Amino acid sequence: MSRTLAIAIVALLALAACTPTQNGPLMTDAVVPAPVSQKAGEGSFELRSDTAIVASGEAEAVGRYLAESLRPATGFAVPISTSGTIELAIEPSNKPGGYSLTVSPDGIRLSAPDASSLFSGVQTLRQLLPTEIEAHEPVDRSWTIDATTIVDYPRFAYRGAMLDVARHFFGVDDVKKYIDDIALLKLNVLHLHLTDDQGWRLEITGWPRLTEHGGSTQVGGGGGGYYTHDDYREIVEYAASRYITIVPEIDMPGHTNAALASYPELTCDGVAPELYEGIEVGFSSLCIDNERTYEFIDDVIRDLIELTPGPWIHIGGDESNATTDEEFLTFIRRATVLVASRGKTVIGWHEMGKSDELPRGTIGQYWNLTTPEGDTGAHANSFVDQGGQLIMSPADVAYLDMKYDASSPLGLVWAGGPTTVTEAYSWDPGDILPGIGDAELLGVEAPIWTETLTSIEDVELMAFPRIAAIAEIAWSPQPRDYDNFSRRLAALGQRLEAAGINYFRAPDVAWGK
Ligand code: TNX
Repeated sequence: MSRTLAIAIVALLALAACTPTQNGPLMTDAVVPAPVSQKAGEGSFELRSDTAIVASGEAEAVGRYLAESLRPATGFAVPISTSGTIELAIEPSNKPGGYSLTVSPDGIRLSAPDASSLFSGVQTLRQLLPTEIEAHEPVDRSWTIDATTIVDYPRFAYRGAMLDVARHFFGVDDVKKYIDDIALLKLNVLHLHLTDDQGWRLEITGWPRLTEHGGSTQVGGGGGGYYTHDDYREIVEYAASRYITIVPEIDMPGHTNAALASYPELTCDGVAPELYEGIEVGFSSLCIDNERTYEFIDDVIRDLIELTPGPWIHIGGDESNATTDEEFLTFIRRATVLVASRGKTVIGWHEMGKSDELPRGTIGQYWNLTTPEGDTGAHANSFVDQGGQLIMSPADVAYLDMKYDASSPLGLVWAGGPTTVTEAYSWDPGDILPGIGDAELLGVEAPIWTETLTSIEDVELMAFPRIAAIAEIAWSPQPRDYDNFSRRLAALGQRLEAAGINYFRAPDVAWGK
């Protein structure tokens, strides 16, 4: 054998050794958001027709969810049993929200201190499997996972998405789909923007015209809709089954044209305005000096709290351009008390920080740009001074309704122009405002406003893949690296395709084939 041939054979053997098997591309470095630490092991685990899951007590519901996610594509029974090779266990850990996952040829062990952290670990496990695992129909292939050990925990406790169901209405099934979409990325909060000038979307006891009239239209006219209490409970329960907390928002005192159009007694002149189908902001307000306003919001907040098992109630407070500062402060003082006195924590858009009479612990949601102008920073510090924290949603990087580029048919551009995937990824929540670092941050949220979005497919197209960038910012530690993220998005793209989740094939992502 010639020396050249020998070298060629050795090289070929070496290549064969590291070429992926029928398992397709190696999935161990494909997880989004990136885990804190991951080590490759020896060999691989194969999911087979007789694979069973061991999960009892608090772990059982998560085990059932895992089984349900594995059944359609594999066609396997995946029972929950007292013995089996996939074990889910509740075990104490000193990292809140974290989990440990070990995959070896003999089995898989996932442990976490509670069910919601275990659920995060299950999302990682899903992403270690071939992307076809997301298919809704059986796929004829092998289901192997390369051996690995992952120890992981989140950077922030609050990892949110927001859906505006006011500008265009999205029914219960659409919201459930979005809940499933965001669960994959370990987001654990869905903030629903339930009311705005163009529509009131939640039934309120004793105020039927809010939904009958105020919920009857949307941007551009045509349709609209609203949630009955039962609809809303169904959403809250479905979210809870994915360990996602619903944060309801009733935006006030501005953004209230739909309420004013429904009840003239809420206006200052007693004349109901027309329903509004445009996309301007900042022109409406509840009447600040009218006691009926406070009876109204008392009823609204009472229903809202009744429907909300989670700790937070969002009462808006943004773009109140139709009130004076004094009126705004009076309103915020009275409205926040109605929430806090009933044991819930208030969240408000950052303008609410103008008030120095907030209930202790009120959370501010920052929506200005990453390069803030004027005195916005001072408002942020006001929440911290009053015992609260901030949620970061800078509009130029975290608003999923911004166009990807000038040619995007959907979306807006007001927040510093279009937002590329690179831009959505390349910022840090602790670097935006002076005095606001990780300790002052409750978390990060990616809002999607729906002035231009009429279907859940539109919403998904604008959200994915940028929402993965926000999820990684909320979960993964620094340093983060865009090139590495972009490569992992390639696997995520295949996963989204298999799952039937619409996404934008952004030019700044290394999608591969
Ligand atoms: C600003 S951000 C708004 C919304 C719009 C959005 C469109 C904020 C608190 N208010 O009313 O829908 O821009 O991007």
